[in-house]
Formats: sequence, structure tokens, C-alpha cells
Amino acid sequence: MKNIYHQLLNAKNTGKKQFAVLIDPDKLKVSHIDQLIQLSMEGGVDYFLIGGSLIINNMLDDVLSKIRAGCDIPMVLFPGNSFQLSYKADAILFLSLISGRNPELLIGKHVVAAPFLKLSPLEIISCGYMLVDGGKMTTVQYMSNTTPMPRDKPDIAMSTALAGELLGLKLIYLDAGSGASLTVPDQMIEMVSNMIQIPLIVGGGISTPEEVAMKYKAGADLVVVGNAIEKDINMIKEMSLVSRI
Ligand code: 1GP
Repeated sequence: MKNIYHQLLNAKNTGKKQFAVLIDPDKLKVSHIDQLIQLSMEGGVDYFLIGGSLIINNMLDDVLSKIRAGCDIPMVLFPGNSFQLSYKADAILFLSLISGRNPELLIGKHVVAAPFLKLSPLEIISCGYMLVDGGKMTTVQYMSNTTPMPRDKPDIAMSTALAGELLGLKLIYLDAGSGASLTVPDQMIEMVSNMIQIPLIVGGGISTPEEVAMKYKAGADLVVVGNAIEKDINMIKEMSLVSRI
């Protein structure tokens, strides 16, 4: 069994930056999976995050099986809701939406899911998920019915992340939401990363290798990109190689 959290911690502690491709099983064309695997292996992608705020088709198991048949890059579920569960993945981010005040997404859904997760073979990684205003209404904002954190209030983000760490969460994920017009501000990333000891994930609206580099420089340990790769699959290699520099 892969110990994914150990890999994340180890990378953080040795200053190694990591890169993840977000795969929305609804949007990934099955005919593109081989190319996705090939480019990911060439670029040294560290993880696949699998999920979306709203999955309409029942492609999750199929996509996971096809990826696993082609490579052994760890597959981590990034679920938009409790239906997005599959034992074919390696791990699951057990997300608590700590930037919002929707009790169902802070603890309610978790109570329902916990007994199932306990029985599952998945590695369960608790994660404080923080939604940041990305300049437009994203699906996650609409579906979660929460207010994203203001872009010009890094102190709120810093205190929220610290509270998450002190509560025992193992990761913090700063997300502007998939397809955001604006990425998480660098100053916010910097302040959060200086405050916490646990690994920091950053994603949402990142569209160029230069932006990936800026997020690492600001303090992100793991950068996640989905949309830009859906638009141009060759971005996988260009972006992932930034983490090796
Ligand atoms: C969304 O952080 C991820 O939750 C990735 O966002 O699809 O905009 O890259 P993008």
C-alpha cells in the first residue's frame, strides 16, 4: 500500500515541490487516457487527483481502472460529495470546507461517510479545504453554498489554515475553484505557508507553467491543475517539469 501522506510530508520536509493533475472523470475522453498517462510519466507527475464538484456520468471506476492499468502514479480521490467513492483509488482527501460556514460540509457529510471510509482500503487524508474568491462564481462556490474568502484578506486565510492545523487536519488546500479567472494570490499563499507546518496544496485557474512556478515560489508544496490541461494536454509535461527545476 502506498503511503501518500508520507510522500507529501517527505517532499515538504526536503523542499521538493510536487505536481498533481486534476482529472474530472466526466470530462476526460477515454481516447485521451493513454496520452495522459504517457505525458504524466514523462513529466514526472506526482499524483492524479480525481473528482469534481458535480459528476454527472458514472465513469469514475472506469477511469481509475484504465489509469491503473497504464501506470502506478498514485490516484487520490478529491470528492465533491459522498457519492464519489471508489476503492480503485489509493487514497481520499477527507475534505472539510473550513473557509465556509456550511455545517454539512464542515462535519455533517463526514459523519455519514466515516463508517464506510473506516471499512475501505483507501488511505484517508484529512484536509482543510479553503475556497478563495477566484474572480467569478465557480461550481464549487455554487454547490457548496459558501462564501469564498476575500482575495485581499490573507490574514483571514492564515488564521483559518492555522485553526485547521491545530484541529489536527493533515493538509491545507487553498483553492480558487476549478476554472477560476484569478488564481490564489501569492501573498496569501506566502502568509499561509509561513504559518503552518503541514503541506500546502494550491489550485484553481492556474493556466501557465510560469504561474505554477510562482505558486511554488510563494510557498505551495503541491500545485494542482485541471482546466488548463483539459484544454491542452501537452501542458501536463510543461507544467510538471517546473517542479523539477
Ligand atoms: C480545482 O484546484 C483545482 O479544485 C484545479 O483547478 O481546474 O482551474 O486547474 P483548475
